Amino acid sequence: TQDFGISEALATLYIQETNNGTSTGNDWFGSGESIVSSSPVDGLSIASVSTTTKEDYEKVVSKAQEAFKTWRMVPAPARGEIVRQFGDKLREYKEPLGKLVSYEMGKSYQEGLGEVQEMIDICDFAVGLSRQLHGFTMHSERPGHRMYEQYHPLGIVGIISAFNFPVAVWSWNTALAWVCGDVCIWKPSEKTPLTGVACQQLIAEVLKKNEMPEGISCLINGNGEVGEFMTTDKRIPLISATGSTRMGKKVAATVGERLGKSLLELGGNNAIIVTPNADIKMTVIGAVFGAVGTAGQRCTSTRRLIVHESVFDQVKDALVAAYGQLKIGNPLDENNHVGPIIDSDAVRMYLMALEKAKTEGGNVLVSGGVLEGNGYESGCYVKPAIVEVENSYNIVQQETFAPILYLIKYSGDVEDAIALQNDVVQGLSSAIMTSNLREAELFLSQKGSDCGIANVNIGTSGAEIGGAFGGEKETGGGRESGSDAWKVYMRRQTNTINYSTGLPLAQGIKFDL
Ligand code: UN1
Repeated sequence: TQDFGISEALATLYIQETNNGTSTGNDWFGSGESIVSSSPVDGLSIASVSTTTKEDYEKVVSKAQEAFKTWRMVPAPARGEIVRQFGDKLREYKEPLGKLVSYEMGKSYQEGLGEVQEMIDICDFAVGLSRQLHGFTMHSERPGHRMYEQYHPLGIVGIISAFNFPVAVWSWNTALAWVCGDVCIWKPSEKTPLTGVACQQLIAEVLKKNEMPEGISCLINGNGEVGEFMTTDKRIPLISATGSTRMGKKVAATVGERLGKSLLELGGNNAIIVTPNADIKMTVIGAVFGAVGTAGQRCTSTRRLIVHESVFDQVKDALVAAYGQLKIGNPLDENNHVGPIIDSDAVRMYLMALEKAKTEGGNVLVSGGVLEGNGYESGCYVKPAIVEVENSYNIVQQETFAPILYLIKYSGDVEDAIALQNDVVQGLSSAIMTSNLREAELFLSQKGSDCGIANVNIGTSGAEIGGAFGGEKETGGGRESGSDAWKVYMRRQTNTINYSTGLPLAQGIKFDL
Protein backbone atom coordinates (compact mmCIF):
# COMPACT_ATOMS: atom_id res chain seq x y z
CA THR A 1 0.00 0.00 0.00
CA GLN A 2 1.01 3.60 -0.62
CA ASP A 3 2.43 5.38 2.43
CA PHE A 4 1.40 8.93 1.41
CA GLY A 5 4.31 10.27 3.49
CA ILE A 6 2.91 9.01 6.80
CA SER A 7 6.16 7.50 8.11
CA GLU A 8 7.94 10.76 7.42
CA ALA A 9 5.20 12.81 9.11
CA LEU A 10 5.38 10.56 12.19
CA ALA A 11 9.16 10.92 12.36
CA THR A 12 8.99 14.69 11.92
CA LEU A 13 6.52 14.91 14.80
CA TYR A 14 8.70 12.64 17.01
CA ILE A 15 6.01 9.97 17.30
CA GLN A 16 7.59 6.69 18.43
CA GLU A 17 6.14 3.20 18.39
CA THR A 18 5.36 3.56 22.10
CA ASN A 19 4.82 6.98 23.63
CA ASN A 20 4.35 8.34 27.10
CA GLY A 21 0.91 9.86 27.31
CA THR A 22 1.31 12.16 30.29
CA SER A 23 3.28 15.36 30.14
CA THR A 24 3.76 18.62 31.97
CA GLY A 25 5.83 20.06 29.12
CA ASN A 26 9.26 18.59 28.63
CA ASP A 27 8.73 15.99 31.32
CA TRP A 28 6.96 12.91 29.92
CA PHE A 29 5.72 9.93 31.91
CA GLY A 30 2.59 7.77 32.21
CA SER A 31 2.46 4.47 33.97
CA GLY A 32 -1.04 3.31 32.98
CA GLU A 33 -1.98 0.73 30.36
CA SER A 34 -1.39 1.65 26.75
CA ILE A 35 -3.96 2.73 24.18
CA VAL A 36 -3.11 1.57 20.69
CA SER A 37 -4.14 4.13 18.10
CA SER A 38 -5.17 2.50 14.85
CA SER A 39 -6.03 4.31 11.68
CA PRO A 40 -9.52 4.11 10.17
CA VAL A 41 -7.79 4.75 6.83
CA ASP A 42 -6.16 1.32 6.56
CA GLY A 43 -6.98 -0.38 9.86
CA LEU A 44 -3.30 -0.56 10.83
CA SER A 45 -1.98 0.21 14.32
CA ILE A 46 -0.01 3.42 14.22
CA ALA A 47 1.56 3.60 17.69
CA SER A 48 0.64 3.33 21.35
CA VAL A 49 0.29 5.91 24.11
CA SER A 50 0.37 5.15 27.84
CA THR A 51 -2.62 6.30 29.89
CA THR A 52 -2.55 8.52 32.96
CA THR A 53 -2.98 6.94 36.40
CA LYS A 54 -4.35 8.80 39.40
CA GLU A 55 -0.80 9.08 40.69
CA ASP A 56 0.43 10.54 37.41
CA TYR A 57 -2.51 12.91 37.45
CA GLU A 58 -1.63 14.21 40.93
CA LYS A 59 1.85 15.00 39.68
CA VAL A 60 0.40 16.90 36.73
CA VAL A 61 -1.96 18.98 38.88
CA SER A 62 0.72 19.99 41.35
CA LYS A 63 3.02 21.07 38.49
CA ALA A 64 0.15 23.02 36.94
CA GLN A 65 -0.66 24.73 40.25
CA GLU A 66 3.00 25.70 40.65
CA ALA A 67 3.22 26.96 37.06
CA PHE A 68 0.09 29.08 37.47
CA LYS A 69 1.86 31.16 40.13
CA THR A 70 4.51 32.16 37.58
CA TRP A 71 2.32 32.31 34.48
CA ARG A 72 -0.33 34.61 35.95
CA MET A 73 2.37 37.21 36.68
CA VAL A 74 3.76 37.18 33.12
CA PRO A 75 2.21 40.26 31.44
CA ALA A 76 -0.60 39.25 29.10
CA PRO A 77 1.14 40.61 25.95
CA ALA A 78 4.23 38.56 26.90
CA ARG A 79 2.02 35.49 27.19
CA GLY A 80 0.67 36.48 23.77
CA GLU A 81 4.22 36.49 22.42
CA ILE A 82 4.59 32.84 23.44
CA VAL A 83 1.30 32.01 21.72
CA ARG A 84 2.60 33.85 18.65
CA GLN A 85 5.65 31.61 18.62
CA PHE A 86 3.38 28.57 18.93
CA GLY A 87 1.47 29.82 15.86
CA ASP A 88 4.78 30.01 13.99
CA LYS A 89 5.65 26.49 15.10
CA LEU A 90 2.32 25.31 13.71
CA ARG A 91 3.03 27.05 10.41
CA GLU A 92 6.31 25.16 10.25
CA TYR A 93 4.68 21.79 11.07
CA LYS A 94 1.39 22.35 9.24
CA GLU A 95 1.92 19.60 6.68
CA PRO A 96 3.04 16.72 8.91
CA LEU A 97 0.47 17.62 11.57
CA GLY A 98 -2.30 17.91 8.96
CA LYS A 99 -1.25 14.54 7.62
CA LEU A 100 -1.28 12.91 11.04
CA VAL A 101 -4.74 14.35 11.73
CA SER A 102 -5.91 12.91 8.42
CA TYR A 103 -4.37 9.50 9.05
CA GLU A 104 -5.32 9.06 12.70
CA MET A 105 -8.85 10.52 12.39
CA GLY A 106 -9.73 9.80 8.76
CA LYS A 107 -10.64 13.25 7.42
CA SER A 108 -9.24 14.34 4.06
CA TYR A 109 -5.71 15.75 3.94
CA GLN A 110 -7.18 19.09 2.79
CA GLU A 111 -9.39 19.14 5.87
CA GLY A 112 -6.46 18.09 8.05
CA LEU A 113 -4.55 21.11 6.76
CA GLY A 114 -7.66 23.24 7.29
CA GLU A 115 -7.80 22.10 10.88
CA VAL A 116 -4.19 23.13 11.51
CA GLN A 117 -4.99 26.45 9.81
CA GLU A 118 -7.75 26.99 12.40
CA MET A 119 -5.07 26.51 15.08
CA ILE A 120 -2.82 29.08 13.44
CA ASP A 121 -5.72 31.51 13.12
CA ILE A 122 -6.77 31.20 16.76
CA CYS A 123 -3.15 31.83 17.81
CA ASP A 124 -3.17 35.07 15.81
CA PHE A 125 -6.51 36.01 17.34
CA ALA A 126 -5.21 35.28 20.85
CA VAL A 127 -2.08 37.39 20.27
CA GLY A 128 -4.24 40.43 19.49
CA LEU A 129 -6.48 39.64 22.42
CA SER A 130 -3.50 39.56 24.77
CA ARG A 131 -3.29 43.37 24.51
CA GLN A 132 -7.03 43.76 25.19
CA LEU A 133 -8.96 41.60 27.69
CA HIS A 134 -10.98 44.74 28.37
CA GLY A 135 -13.26 45.40 31.29
CA PHE A 136 -15.65 48.33 31.55
CA THR A 137 -15.33 51.41 33.74
CA MET A 138 -18.52 52.88 35.13
CA HIS A 139 -19.52 55.93 37.16
CA SER A 140 -19.94 55.65 40.90
CA GLU A 141 -22.99 57.16 42.58
CA ARG A 142 -20.74 58.36 45.40
CA PRO A 143 -18.55 61.50 45.23
CA GLY A 144 -14.81 60.92 45.14
CA HIS A 145 -15.22 57.29 44.09
CA ARG A 146 -14.16 55.40 41.00
CA MET A 147 -15.51 52.07 39.76
CA TYR A 148 -14.19 49.68 37.20
CA GLU A 149 -13.98 45.99 36.51
CA GLN A 150 -11.11 43.78 35.58
CA TYR A 151 -10.54 40.21 34.51
CA HIS A 152 -8.12 37.89 36.28
CA PRO A 153 -7.04 34.39 35.29
CA LEU A 154 -8.99 31.45 36.71
CA GLY A 155 -6.24 28.92 37.33
CA ILE A 156 -6.19 25.48 35.75
CA VAL A 157 -8.45 24.89 32.75
CA GLY A 158 -9.30 21.24 31.97
CA ILE A 159 -9.91 20.53 28.30
CA ILE A 160 -11.67 17.35 27.13
CA SER A 161 -11.76 17.16 23.34
CA ALA A 162 -13.35 14.87 20.75
CA PHE A 163 -11.86 12.77 17.95
CA ASN A 164 -13.45 14.70 15.07
CA PHE A 165 -11.47 17.92 15.49
CA PRO A 166 -8.64 16.35 17.47
CA VAL A 167 -6.36 19.40 17.52
CA ALA A 168 -8.30 22.56 16.55
CA VAL A 169 -10.79 22.48 19.42
CA TRP A 170 -7.93 22.10 21.93
CA SER A 171 -6.21 25.13 20.40
CA TRP A 172 -9.37 27.29 20.53
CA ASN A 173 -9.46 26.67 24.25
CA THR A 174 -5.82 26.62 25.11
CA ALA A 175 -4.64 29.62 23.07
CA LEU A 176 -7.28 31.84 24.70
CA ALA A 177 -6.77 30.35 28.16
CA TRP A 178 -3.00 30.95 27.95
CA VAL A 179 -3.25 34.63 27.05
CA CYS A 180 -5.84 34.94 29.83
CA GLY A 181 -3.15 33.67 32.24
CA ASP A 182 -4.50 30.17 32.83
CA VAL A 183 -2.58 26.92 32.63
CA CYS A 184 -4.17 23.94 30.87
CA ILE A 185 -4.54 20.20 31.22
CA TRP A 186 -5.71 18.49 28.05
CA LYS A 187 -7.28 15.07 27.68
CA PRO A 188 -7.63 14.32 23.97
CA SER A 189 -10.06 11.67 22.73
CA GLU A 190 -8.79 8.12 23.34
CA LYS A 191 -9.48 7.60 19.62
CA THR A 192 -6.88 10.19 18.59
CA PRO A 193 -4.14 10.28 21.25
CA LEU A 194 -1.22 10.69 18.82
CA THR A 195 -2.22 14.09 17.50
CA GLY A 196 -2.35 15.12 21.18
CA VAL A 197 1.19 13.88 21.79
CA ALA A 198 2.39 15.72 18.67
CA CYS A 199 0.81 19.07 19.70
CA GLN A 200 2.14 18.80 23.23
CA GLN A 201 5.66 18.26 21.90
CA LEU A 202 5.40 21.35 19.71
CA ILE A 203 4.22 23.65 22.51
CA ALA A 204 6.73 22.14 24.96
CA GLU A 205 9.57 23.21 22.65
CA VAL A 206 8.24 26.78 22.57
CA LEU A 207 7.84 26.95 26.35
CA LYS A 208 11.32 25.57 26.91
CA LYS A 209 12.89 28.08 24.54
CA ASN A 210 11.22 30.83 26.57
CA GLU A 211 12.46 29.31 29.84
CA MET A 212 8.94 28.82 31.12
CA PRO A 213 8.25 26.31 33.92
CA GLU A 214 6.73 22.86 33.48
CA GLY A 215 2.95 22.76 33.92
CA ILE A 216 1.69 25.54 31.62
CA SER A 217 0.60 23.00 29.03
CA CYS A 218 -0.18 19.51 30.31
CA LEU A 219 -1.37 16.36 28.60
CA ILE A 220 -3.19 13.40 30.10
CA ASN A 221 -4.58 10.38 28.27
CA GLY A 222 -7.24 7.76 28.80
CA ASN A 223 -10.98 7.19 28.76
CA GLY A 224 -13.86 8.78 30.68
CA GLU A 225 -12.40 7.71 34.01
CA VAL A 226 -9.35 9.87 33.39
CA GLY A 227 -11.70 12.68 32.39
CA GLU A 228 -13.40 12.24 35.76
CA PHE A 229 -10.12 12.93 37.56
CA MET A 230 -10.62 16.47 36.26
CA THR A 231 -14.40 16.88 36.42
CA THR A 232 -14.46 15.91 40.10
CA ASP A 233 -11.39 17.98 40.98
CA LYS A 234 -12.05 21.23 42.90
CA ARG A 235 -8.62 22.48 41.88
CA ILE A 236 -9.87 22.84 38.29
CA PRO A 237 -12.26 25.80 38.16
CA LEU A 238 -13.23 25.38 34.50
CA ILE A 239 -13.85 22.27 32.42
CA SER A 240 -14.28 22.76 28.69
CA ALA A 241 -15.74 19.61 27.12
CA THR A 242 -16.58 18.76 23.53
CA GLY A 243 -18.47 15.61 22.60
CA SER A 244 -21.84 13.90 22.82
CA THR A 245 -24.80 15.28 24.74
CA ARG A 246 -24.71 12.16 26.92
CA MET A 247 -21.11 12.91 27.93
CA GLY A 248 -21.91 16.62 28.39
CA LYS A 249 -24.79 15.96 30.77
CA LYS A 250 -22.48 13.86 32.92
CA VAL A 251 -19.74 16.48 32.89
CA ALA A 252 -22.22 19.28 33.69
CA ALA A 253 -23.67 17.32 36.62
CA THR A 254 -20.28 16.42 38.08
CA VAL A 255 -18.79 19.89 37.68
CA GLY A 256 -22.06 21.53 38.81
CA GLU A 257 -22.06 19.43 41.97
CA ARG A 258 -18.91 21.26 43.09
CA LEU A 259 -20.13 24.57 41.58
CA GLY A 260 -17.32 24.63 39.06
CA LYS A 261 -17.78 26.17 35.63
CA SER A 262 -18.27 24.11 32.52
CA LEU A 263 -18.09 25.13 28.89
CA LEU A 264 -19.98 22.59 26.82
CA GLU A 265 -19.87 22.04 23.10
CA LEU A 266 -22.16 19.10 22.39
CA GLY A 267 -24.25 17.59 19.64
CA GLY A 268 -25.91 19.37 16.74
CA ASN A 269 -28.80 18.47 14.44
CA ASN A 270 -28.13 21.10 11.87
CA ALA A 271 -30.50 21.95 9.07
CA ILE A 272 -30.46 23.97 5.87
CA ILE A 273 -33.78 25.49 4.84
CA VAL A 274 -34.19 25.67 1.07
CA THR A 275 -36.90 28.14 0.08
CA PRO A 276 -38.45 28.67 -3.36
CA ASN A 277 -36.05 31.62 -3.69
CA ALA A 278 -32.89 29.57 -3.21
CA ASP A 279 -30.03 29.44 -5.70
CA ILE A 280 -30.19 25.70 -6.33
CA LYS A 281 -26.63 25.35 -7.56
CA MET A 282 -25.23 26.95 -4.40
CA THR A 283 -27.63 24.92 -2.29
CA VAL A 284 -26.39 21.63 -3.69
CA ILE A 285 -22.72 22.46 -3.15
CA GLY A 286 -23.39 23.70 0.40
CA ALA A 287 -25.55 20.72 1.29
CA VAL A 288 -23.21 18.08 -0.13
CA PHE A 289 -20.13 19.52 1.59
CA GLY A 290 -22.11 19.96 4.79
CA ALA A 291 -23.39 16.39 4.75
CA VAL A 292 -20.40 14.38 3.49
CA GLY A 293 -17.44 16.61 4.48
CA THR A 294 -15.44 14.96 7.29
CA ALA A 295 -17.70 11.97 6.46
CA GLY A 296 -20.53 13.66 8.37
CA GLN A 297 -18.53 13.78 11.60
CA ARG A 298 -18.51 17.51 12.32
CA CYS A 299 -20.73 18.78 15.06
CA THR A 300 -21.78 21.31 12.41
CA SER A 301 -22.43 18.69 9.69
CA THR A 302 -25.67 19.13 7.76
CA ARG A 303 -28.08 16.45 8.97
CA ARG A 304 -31.40 17.81 7.66
CA LEU A 305 -32.42 19.58 4.48
CA ILE A 306 -35.82 21.25 4.79
CA VAL A 307 -36.95 21.93 1.22
CA HIS A 308 -40.02 23.73 -0.08
CA GLU A 309 -42.34 21.48 -2.10
CA SER A 310 -42.08 23.71 -5.18
CA VAL A 311 -38.33 23.01 -5.56
CA PHE A 312 -38.23 19.64 -3.81
CA ASP A 313 -37.87 17.42 -6.88
CA GLN A 314 -35.31 19.72 -8.46
CA VAL A 315 -33.16 19.71 -5.30
CA LYS A 316 -33.61 15.97 -4.81
CA ASP A 317 -32.55 15.13 -8.38
CA ALA A 318 -29.53 17.43 -8.19
CA LEU A 319 -28.45 15.89 -4.89
CA VAL A 320 -28.86 12.33 -6.09
CA ALA A 321 -26.79 13.20 -9.15
CA ALA A 322 -24.08 14.86 -7.01
CA TYR A 323 -23.91 11.85 -4.66
CA GLY A 324 -23.38 9.67 -7.72
CA GLN A 325 -20.14 11.57 -8.41
CA LEU A 326 -18.65 11.15 -4.91
CA LYS A 327 -15.41 9.21 -4.69
CA ILE A 328 -15.00 7.29 -1.44
CA GLY A 329 -11.57 6.12 -0.39
CA ASN A 330 -8.26 6.88 1.26
CA PRO A 331 -8.55 10.48 2.53
CA LEU A 332 -4.83 11.06 1.91
CA ASP A 333 -5.47 10.56 -1.80
CA GLU A 334 -6.66 13.99 -2.90
CA ASN A 335 -8.87 12.49 -5.63
CA ASN A 336 -11.29 11.20 -3.01
CA HIS A 337 -14.10 13.25 -1.51
CA VAL A 338 -15.11 11.02 1.40
CA GLY A 339 -12.88 9.10 3.81
CA PRO A 340 -13.71 6.55 6.48
CA ILE A 341 -15.67 7.12 9.68
CA ILE A 342 -13.81 6.71 12.93
CA ASP A 343 -14.31 3.06 13.95
CA SER A 344 -16.51 -0.04 13.87
CA ASP A 345 -18.79 1.34 16.61
CA ALA A 346 -19.48 4.35 14.42
CA VAL A 347 -20.21 2.03 11.48
CA ARG A 348 -22.69 0.14 13.65
CA MET A 349 -24.46 3.37 14.66
CA TYR A 350 -24.62 4.44 11.02
CA LEU A 351 -26.20 1.15 9.93
CA MET A 352 -28.63 1.22 12.84
CA ALA A 353 -29.72 4.77 12.00
CA LEU A 354 -30.41 3.81 8.38
CA GLU A 355 -32.42 0.80 9.54
CA LYS A 356 -34.44 2.91 11.94
CA ALA A 357 -35.12 5.58 9.32
CA LYS A 358 -36.51 2.86 7.04
CA THR A 359 -38.60 1.24 9.78
CA GLU A 360 -40.12 4.58 10.68
CA GLY A 361 -41.22 5.02 7.06
CA GLY A 362 -38.26 6.76 5.43
CA ASN A 363 -37.84 6.62 1.68
CA VAL A 364 -34.24 5.86 0.75
CA LEU A 365 -33.10 8.06 -2.14
CA VAL A 366 -29.39 7.18 -2.08
CA SER A 367 -28.72 3.93 -0.28
CA GLY A 368 -25.95 3.44 2.20
CA GLY A 369 -23.81 0.45 3.03
CA VAL A 370 -20.34 -0.51 4.13
CA LEU A 371 -17.70 -0.77 1.42
CA GLU A 372 -15.58 -3.88 1.13
CA GLY A 373 -12.56 -5.00 -0.84
CA ASN A 374 -9.39 -3.36 -2.02
CA GLY A 375 -8.64 -0.14 -0.13
CA TYR A 376 -11.55 -0.63 2.27
CA GLU A 377 -9.91 -3.21 4.56
CA SER A 378 -10.42 -1.12 7.71
CA GLY A 379 -14.18 -1.70 7.42
CA CYS A 380 -14.81 1.98 8.20
CA TYR A 381 -15.73 3.25 4.72
CA VAL A 382 -19.46 3.84 4.35
CA LYS A 383 -21.58 5.23 1.53
CA PRO A 384 -23.12 8.64 2.11
CA ALA A 385 -26.88 8.13 2.12
CA ILE A 386 -29.96 10.30 1.60
CA VAL A 387 -33.33 9.40 3.10
CA GLU A 388 -36.60 11.27 2.69
CA VAL A 389 -38.22 11.46 6.12
CA GLU A 390 -40.54 13.35 8.44
CA ASN A 391 -38.88 15.64 10.97
CA SER A 392 -40.79 13.93 13.78
CA TYR A 393 -39.17 10.50 13.31
CA ASN A 394 -37.26 9.45 16.41
CA ILE A 395 -34.08 8.82 14.48
CA VAL A 396 -34.26 12.23 12.78
CA GLN A 397 -34.40 13.84 16.23
CA GLN A 398 -31.02 12.30 17.07
CA GLU A 399 -27.52 13.15 15.98
CA THR A 400 -25.88 10.26 14.13
CA PHE A 401 -22.21 11.01 13.55
CA ALA A 402 -22.08 9.69 9.97
CA PRO A 403 -22.86 10.81 6.40
CA ILE A 404 -26.65 10.44 6.43
CA LEU A 405 -28.69 13.33 5.05
CA TYR A 406 -32.40 13.55 5.84
CA LEU A 407 -34.60 15.28 3.28
CA ILE A 408 -37.74 16.91 4.65
CA LYS A 409 -40.46 18.55 2.56
CA TYR A 410 -42.31 21.65 3.71
CA SER A 411 -45.27 23.47 2.26
CA GLY A 412 -46.54 26.88 3.31
CA ASP A 413 -44.18 29.73 4.10
CA VAL A 414 -40.74 30.13 5.63
CA GLU A 415 -42.21 30.20 9.16
CA ASP A 416 -43.28 26.59 8.69
CA ALA A 417 -39.75 25.68 7.68
CA ILE A 418 -38.31 27.53 10.70
CA ALA A 419 -40.69 25.65 13.00
CA LEU A 420 -39.38 22.33 11.65
CA GLN A 421 -35.79 23.49 11.87
CA ASN A 422 -36.22 24.43 15.54
CA ASP A 423 -38.20 21.32 16.42
CA VAL A 424 -35.23 19.26 17.67
CA VAL A 425 -33.48 19.18 21.05
CA GLN A 426 -30.16 20.40 19.68
CA GLY A 427 -29.31 24.01 18.74
CA LEU A 428 -25.87 24.34 17.19
CA SER A 429 -25.87 25.42 13.54
CA SER A 430 -28.48 26.34 10.94
CA ALA A 431 -28.73 27.92 7.52
CA ILE A 432 -31.19 29.27 5.00
CA MET A 433 -30.77 29.36 1.24
CA THR A 434 -32.71 32.28 -0.19
CA SER A 435 -32.26 35.43 -2.22
CA ASN A 436 -35.34 36.93 -0.58
CA LEU A 437 -34.47 39.54 2.04
CA ARG A 438 -37.67 39.02 4.03
CA GLU A 439 -37.09 35.30 4.38
CA ALA A 440 -33.45 35.78 5.34
CA GLU A 441 -34.13 38.44 7.97
CA LEU A 442 -37.04 36.51 9.47
CA PHE A 443 -34.76 33.49 9.81
CA LEU A 444 -32.21 35.66 11.68
CA SER A 445 -34.81 37.41 13.85
CA GLN A 446 -35.86 36.54 17.38
CA LYS A 447 -38.59 34.33 15.98
CA GLY A 448 -36.20 32.68 13.57
CA SER A 449 -33.51 30.07 14.11
CA ASP A 450 -32.91 29.12 17.77
CA CYS A 451 -29.32 28.00 17.12
CA GLY A 452 -25.98 29.46 18.22
CA ILE A 453 -24.99 29.74 14.55
CA ALA A 454 -27.38 30.92 11.81
CA ASN A 455 -26.11 31.43 8.26
CA VAL A 456 -27.57 32.83 5.06
CA ASN A 457 -26.56 31.35 1.72
CA ILE A 458 -23.75 29.20 3.12
CA GLY A 459 -23.93 25.76 4.69
CA THR A 460 -24.01 24.79 8.36
CA SER A 461 -20.35 23.80 8.75
CA GLY A 462 -17.05 25.55 8.32
CA ALA A 463 -17.41 28.41 10.81
CA GLU A 464 -14.59 30.96 10.98
CA ILE A 465 -12.66 31.25 14.26
CA GLY A 466 -13.45 34.98 14.65
CA GLY A 467 -17.04 34.36 15.76
CA ALA A 468 -18.15 32.75 19.02
CA PHE A 469 -18.70 29.05 18.37
CA GLY A 470 -21.33 26.96 20.15
CA GLY A 471 -25.03 26.41 20.52
CA GLU A 472 -28.17 26.37 22.59
CA LYS A 473 -30.44 23.73 24.14
CA GLU A 474 -28.80 20.28 24.33
CA THR A 475 -25.76 21.62 22.49
CA GLY A 476 -24.81 22.89 25.92
CA GLY A 477 -24.81 26.69 25.73
CA GLY A 478 -21.03 27.17 25.70
CA ARG A 479 -19.17 29.54 23.38
CA GLU A 480 -15.58 29.03 22.30
CA SER A 481 -13.13 30.63 19.89
CA GLY A 482 -13.75 34.24 18.75
CA SER A 483 -15.75 37.32 19.79
CA ASP A 484 -15.75 37.63 23.61
CA ALA A 485 -15.62 33.88 24.29
CA TRP A 486 -12.36 34.57 26.22
CA LYS A 487 -14.38 35.85 29.18
CA VAL A 488 -15.25 32.33 30.31
CA TYR A 489 -11.54 31.67 30.95
CA MET A 490 -11.28 34.53 33.44
CA ARG A 491 -12.86 35.65 36.68
CA ARG A 492 -14.48 39.07 36.75
CA GLN A 493 -13.84 41.49 39.57
CA THR A 494 -15.62 44.79 40.28
CA ASN A 495 -13.46 47.37 42.05
CA THR A 496 -14.64 50.51 43.84
CA ILE A 497 -12.00 52.97 45.02
CA ASN A 498 -12.69 55.84 47.43
CA TYR A 499 -10.29 58.77 47.02
CA SER A 500 -12.36 61.19 49.15
CA THR A 501 -11.96 61.91 52.86
CA GLY A 502 -15.43 60.71 53.81
CA LEU A 503 -17.09 57.33 53.74
CA PRO A 504 -20.47 57.79 52.07
CA LEU A 505 -22.51 54.61 51.76
CA ALA A 506 -24.22 53.48 48.59
CA GLN A 507 -28.01 53.74 48.25
CA GLY A 508 -27.80 56.91 50.43
CA ILE A 509 -27.83 54.90 53.64
CA LYS A 510 -27.03 56.92 56.75
CA PHE A 511 -24.98 55.20 59.43
CA ASP A 512 -23.59 57.75 61.93
CA LEU A 513 -21.55 56.78 64.95
C1 UN1 B 1 -16.58 20.47 15.55
O1 UN1 B 1 -17.11 19.74 14.70
O2 UN1 B 1 -16.47 20.09 16.73
O3 UN1 B 1 -17.48 25.01 11.91
C2 UN1 B 1 -15.96 21.77 15.22
C3 UN1 B 1 -16.84 24.00 11.59
C4 UN1 B 1 -15.41 23.88 12.08
C5 UN1 B 1 -15.37 23.43 13.49
C6 UN1 B 1 -16.18 22.22 13.81
N1 UN1 B 1 -14.78 25.17 11.97
O4 UN1 B 1 -17.31 23.10 10.91
